[in-house]
Amino acid sequence: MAMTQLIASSKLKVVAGIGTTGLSVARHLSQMGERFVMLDTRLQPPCLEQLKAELPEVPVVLGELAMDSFDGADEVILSPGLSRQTPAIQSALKSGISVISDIELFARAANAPIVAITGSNGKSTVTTLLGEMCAAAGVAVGVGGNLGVPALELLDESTEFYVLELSSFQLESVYGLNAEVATVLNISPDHMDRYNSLLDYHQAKHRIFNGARQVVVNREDKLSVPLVSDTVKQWSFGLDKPDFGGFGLLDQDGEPWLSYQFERLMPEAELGIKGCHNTRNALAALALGSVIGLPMAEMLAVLRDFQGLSHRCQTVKNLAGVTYINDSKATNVGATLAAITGLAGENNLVLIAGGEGKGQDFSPLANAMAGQVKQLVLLGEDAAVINDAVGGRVPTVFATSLQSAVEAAQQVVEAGDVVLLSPACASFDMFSSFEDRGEQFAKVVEGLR
Ligand code: UMA
Ligand code: ADP
Repeated sequence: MAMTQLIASSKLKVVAGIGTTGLSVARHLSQMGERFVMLDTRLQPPCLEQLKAELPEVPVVLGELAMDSFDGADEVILSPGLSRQTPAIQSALKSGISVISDIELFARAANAPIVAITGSNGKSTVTTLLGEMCAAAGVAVGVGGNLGVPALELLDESTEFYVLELSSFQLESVYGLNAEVATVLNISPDHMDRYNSLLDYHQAKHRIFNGARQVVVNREDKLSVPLVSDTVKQWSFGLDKPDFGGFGLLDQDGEPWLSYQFERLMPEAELGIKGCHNTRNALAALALGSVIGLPMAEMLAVLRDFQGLSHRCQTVKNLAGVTYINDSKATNVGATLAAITGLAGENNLVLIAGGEGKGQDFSPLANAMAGQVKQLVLLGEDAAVINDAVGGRVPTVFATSLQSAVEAAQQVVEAGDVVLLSPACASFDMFSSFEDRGEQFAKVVEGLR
């Protein structure tokens, strides 16, 4: 059935995408008693069977979008995997049709305050930390968004706070999130295959601040600072000395302490998660938690206990003095830079990188690797692109699988070295997900004798 036929008679909503987001939108609209149509460019979208089982009466259109696919629609709810630049969506926008994401729909329906977290890296870590801090304080919290559980699935009358990880894809189609507190943790290039420029990506991320009552900014990253009016309360975090409203580090007998303004809270060494980037994440979580009134003692206890999420600089094994680390979630250059900075000693690192490059500029890796990386092992679709960008600054070999990449590492390692999988790329050229990539790496490493 053609879309125009389905939506000609009277106004109705169109849900674009039948993945986990599309299914959550369908369930929500159905509960609200709305009329809607589902579509997906794929002939076998992942949640189609579930949709048909739960909502058999909802019309479904599959296959390539036509320019008039959305003609006459009242509103389009766009899944994050579909870009607003898609010609059919551009045509809808030109006709004045409202195009929103599931997050906008969520904001309209939520009746508890929203803590909104985005950034190029650290979103999942900070979102999880804050969720755990809320739980430790006995606060009823809904945690999700880009992290996994679609936001609309979290809606619950008894929830006191929603803590959402939001991607630029979701934020592109957000108009009034009206968060209680919002943060952009950091900005470095990512998804450059979807955006025309860093500015476009930055603008998408900063939509998180639309209607925010309070904001948390990263003092060390100007791109994280929003243009908001003076009535919006600002807090900050950074590794430097904090000042008014700031979380940061203060020295105590030569030892850095996590601190709020002039008050020392806890030695950095007691953090369960390690590395400068994780200290920043801990300070960001403390700032967000303080803004929503969580008790300090419970927040600090969570920071001591939390050992980090899987696939983020996670130690897999120590063998003959060599440490093997799985950082498969490093899907952009910024994350890999953080891992190199945090883990390298003098020329002791074997870095396994490469995959789907998403149009990134890999040249910042060259300087970071010099003097730190004794061997670079490249694999995946964009191995040659990385090799060109690095320009022979470190010894480089190519591998065709994680097995052969680890074997190449074995040729050069000695006690004290670190073998780090930190690809700086998406995984989809060779694996089903970053989790799959990390698990396969761990399996190869577990098999080493
Ligand atoms: N797709 C089509 N045709 C369509 C619709 C989608 O080809 O008509 C493709 C997209 O190009 C994409 C894939 O299908 O490759 C999935 O897209 P989707 O919008 O259906 O995705 P969902 O299953 O709804 O999952 C999304 C997020 N995925 C993306 O943004 C790509 C999930 O984040 C998120 O957990 C979920 O909503 C719940 O909120 C994943 C992700 O990779 C983890 N996010 C990116 C990242 O973190 O870098 C942004
Ligand atoms: P996201 O959800 O934004 O992808 P994660 O917490 O899942 O963030 O971490 C993704 C990758 O980024 C991992 O490789 C991790 O080590 C790295 N990372 C985490 N926090 C930061 C940070 N603040 N700055 C730079 N890299 C980070």
